[in-house]
Amino acid sequence: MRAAVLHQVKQPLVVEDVDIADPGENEVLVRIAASGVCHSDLHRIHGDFPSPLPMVMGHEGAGVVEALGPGVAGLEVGDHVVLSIGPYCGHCEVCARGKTSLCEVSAQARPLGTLLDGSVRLSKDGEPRSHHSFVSSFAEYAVAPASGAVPIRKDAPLDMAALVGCGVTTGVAAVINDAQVRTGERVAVFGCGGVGLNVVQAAVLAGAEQIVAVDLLDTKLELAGEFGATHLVNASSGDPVEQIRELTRGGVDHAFEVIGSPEVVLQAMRSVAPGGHTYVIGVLPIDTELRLPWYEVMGRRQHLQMAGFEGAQPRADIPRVINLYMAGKLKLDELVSRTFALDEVNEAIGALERGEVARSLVYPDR
Ligand code: PAD
Ligand code: ZN
Repeated sequence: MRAAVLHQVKQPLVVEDVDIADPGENEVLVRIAASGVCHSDLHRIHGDFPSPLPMVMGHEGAGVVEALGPGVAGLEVGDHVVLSIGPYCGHCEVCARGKTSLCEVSAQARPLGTLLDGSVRLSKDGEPRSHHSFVSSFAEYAVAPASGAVPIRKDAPLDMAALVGCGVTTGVAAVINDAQVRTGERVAVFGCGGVGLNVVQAAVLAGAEQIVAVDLLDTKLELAGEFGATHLVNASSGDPVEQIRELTRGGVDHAFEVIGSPEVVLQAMRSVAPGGHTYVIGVLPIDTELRLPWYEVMGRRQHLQMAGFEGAQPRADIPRVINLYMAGKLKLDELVSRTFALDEVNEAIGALERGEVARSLVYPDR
């Protein structure tokens, strides 16, 4: 099959023939319909955190189940599935405590680029190719753990469903599950890309009174307005913290960092009202050490926590997000600025790097 492979950091992906093995125990083979391009792909390409290379890239995909490995229950050939970046073993200590999204086996396998059993199904000329977050969707097919193949209704378009595999669910889960934003609260969203826009629209669903969108690009701010932000702040003109405090009468209840910048984490914390919360969704460079002005940001009983996909229960939340889209309550089509064929994947990556797109979709069958 054809797949887009990262051989070296800071180099273009190579679209090449890759061998894919049959699904193993509790695994499925999925024909990929489409794949979103997320900033977490860029972090790996830029080398912001180490990846086992060569790796088949892409981690936001959906498709159709083509074959079942031994032992798979609850899925059938022909099912439409969203591939989740958070599969789980169901047996480790953490799973046993009900926190399957933090599964230890999954957490150990992800940085190694393997599936849950510690081995890979991808190779070329007998040399292994690693999996990106159990998904590797810049490809015609993927073998994924069955616990990460979440069945969805068949009337939902599979390309839009792909977006729910990472970015959409991340933004929605951060607001609804992690922050539990309540009606009338004030929210700030730093970074209005493919994930941040979903934080904005989830805050609308939650009934936030004020939603302040912050970005460096007016094009992204315009989109944030269309997704329901009530105030738009361009961080390149003046201190966004002062503007947020003024707009929200003293600060927000919840600030979301959706960029991956240590400086912006501090801006987010400084824009929060006493007792408020800051959530870091952005992936910070792996060796980041945060310096907090202790009294200013923490002396007022503020909270700092990680948020994102791991706050989701994929088997419940992915179908829920799809239902909200199908009911017209969540925008997905509007997230997609451009579409590309698999051969054009490096153009898609360049467009995201240059800030030209909110999300783009890559179609392996074009
Ligand atoms: P994106 O590139 O689509 O959006 C980032 C946005 O931030 C862009 O609109 C930029 O213009 C804007 N921006 C950059 N610098 C600044 C700044 N200093 N001030 C204000 N705005 C700025 O990325 P994305 O939405 O795909 O991903 C955002 C982050 O979230 C990224 O770090 C990604 O790796 C992470 C992520 N985390 C999870 C998770 O589960 N935690 C899941 C998916 C993505
Ligand atoms: Zn992602």
